[in-house]
Amino acid sequence: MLRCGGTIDNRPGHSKPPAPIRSCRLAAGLECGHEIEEDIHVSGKTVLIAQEGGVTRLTLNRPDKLNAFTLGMHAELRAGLEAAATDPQCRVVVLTGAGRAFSAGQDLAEIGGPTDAATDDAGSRLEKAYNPLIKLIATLEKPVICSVNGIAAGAGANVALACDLVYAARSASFLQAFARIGLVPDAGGTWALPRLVGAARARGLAMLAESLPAAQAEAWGLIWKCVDDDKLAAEVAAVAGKLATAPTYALALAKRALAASSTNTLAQQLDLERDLQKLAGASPDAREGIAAFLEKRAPKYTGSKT
Ligand code: LHQ
Repeated sequence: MLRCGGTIDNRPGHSKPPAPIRSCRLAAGLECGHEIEEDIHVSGKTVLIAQEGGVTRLTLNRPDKLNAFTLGMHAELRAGLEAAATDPQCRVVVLTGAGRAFSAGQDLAEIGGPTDAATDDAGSRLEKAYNPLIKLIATLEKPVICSVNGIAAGAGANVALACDLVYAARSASFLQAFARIGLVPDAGGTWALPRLVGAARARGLAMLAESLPAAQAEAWGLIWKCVDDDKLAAEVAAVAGKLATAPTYALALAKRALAASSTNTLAQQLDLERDLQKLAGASPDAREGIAAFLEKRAPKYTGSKT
């Protein structure tokens, strides 16, 4: 039996007593003596994986460095996402961070060495690590929820924005930190920002590199929802639970259609909707959904394609 950190939170005054079993947040090395019943695999040091009831939770776990990304963390996160993508038990993924931050982006100590530029320039780091990660999240055929527990900076912000539903703690903030250190927004930021908040706000965020509080991020449509800190875990658990019993295949097709809309004409999009509806309509979940409606009962979705 592994033990978890309950709702251990490194921010001053934010530690809380152990929470009910299903809302535990993990933090390696922190023990509160609170036993949890989830099937937990500690895949490595820097990403924790917990699975329960159709929900796979991936926790970035370098709290002392604000969950800054290293190559090792990338490898573990990618492995966790790839496993979630193919695991039929997994119907929804939750991505969050341990401690007081979601992620401060690239670990600058890892790329800051005098020889790094020659061996691993910033562009090749994106090619090797961030670009595959963002594509993996964007094409994963299950909903990916990001639970932004604290600051999301640099690529950390843009990894969060690549997720399908972004919930953020009221104390969290989003920081396109790149201009502060002479870099360009990456990890899909220059693609996501104008689409989410419009060109004017995207330019301001990218060029001024000012921190955007979670409530403002919600007001601007950058994220789905800002939630009081002490409600975040429960609210994300509730929405994940709901999505874990949803018609997963239809959600995957909806995700594909919405993604395609950014480059399609209306005519192309209508054709795509026709093709995807043909697939969705032939799925057992559509048959079940329609039958349940007609029989005035709750549907029972399997999430499968066939
Ligand atoms: C960190 C980091 C960090 C290492 C905090 N690295 N240690 C991809 C590929 C290739 C090239 C380049 O770009 C990219 C994408 C990127 O993501 S580039 C952008 C990288 N991120 C940033 O520029 C943000 C850097 N961090 C900060 O500005 C601050 O830490 C924020 C505003 C996030 C939080 O400030 P504070 O709350 O005051 O915390 P802190 O600065 O004291 O950080 C706590 C610790 O975490 C500290 O370590 P220490 O050992 O001194 O306690 C920091 O050094 C460490 N840390 N971010 N990115």
